[in-house]
Amino acid sequence: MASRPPNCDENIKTYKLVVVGNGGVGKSALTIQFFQKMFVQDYDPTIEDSYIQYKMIGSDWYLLDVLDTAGQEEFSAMREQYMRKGDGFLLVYSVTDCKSFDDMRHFHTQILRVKDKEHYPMILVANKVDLVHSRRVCEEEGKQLASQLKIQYIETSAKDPPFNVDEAFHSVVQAIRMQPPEAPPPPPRRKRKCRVM
Ligand SMILES: Nc1nc2c(ncn2[C@@H]2O[C@H](COP(=O)(O)OP(=O)(O)OP(=O)(O)O)[C@@H](O)[C@H]2O)c(=O)[nH]1
Ligand SMILES: [Mg+2]
Repeated sequence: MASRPPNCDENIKTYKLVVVGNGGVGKSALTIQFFQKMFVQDYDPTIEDSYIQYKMIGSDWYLLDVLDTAGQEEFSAMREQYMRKGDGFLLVYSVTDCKSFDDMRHFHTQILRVKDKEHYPMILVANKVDLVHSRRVCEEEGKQLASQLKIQYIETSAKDPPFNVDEAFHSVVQAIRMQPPEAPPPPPRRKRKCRVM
């Protein structure tokens, strides 16, 4: 598939997607699989990486600017800053790591607080589903949490052959597109003039 739209003059939407979750859950592996179509076996903790590429989703082209964030606790001070910039978020946990699942609510709450919204485009991503024998968080628990948070749930594997990796990123774009347009700010109230009769 072409990696750039046929007509560059088209008015192409740019979306900033942010991948969040605890350290080691597979945020970088998913992002690299999405952009470079390869699986990174080694674990090299991220500080912050970003990727930008034209992608065709459905019948439309988008410019996706994806921020792969640090999951390690020592970088958590940077979280609010990148949350402010995101148009949509992938909340990633590993199905082999209960703590990463338990911490998903925390990421969700923090995003809504930073955005000062009750809802925001996000998707709950249950990664490493290929590791069936070391799975600790079942599909039902994931679906239940997603329904409580009122967001979509998807199971993925970044390992080759990848499973649902493109779908996860595409779903966030759909979630951004589906969000209702913001209500326009109320018109300024006219000042009443006091006439002396
Ligand atoms: N089997 C399997 N291993 C995975 C999968 N995704 C990631 N891994 C492995 O898990 C380890 C951590 O993956 P990373 O993508 O580096 O994790 P991360 O979430 O980016 O971690 P931080 O950058 O520290 O936040 C690596 O050894 C990956 O190869 C997956 O879907 N299946
Ligand atoms: Mg990483």
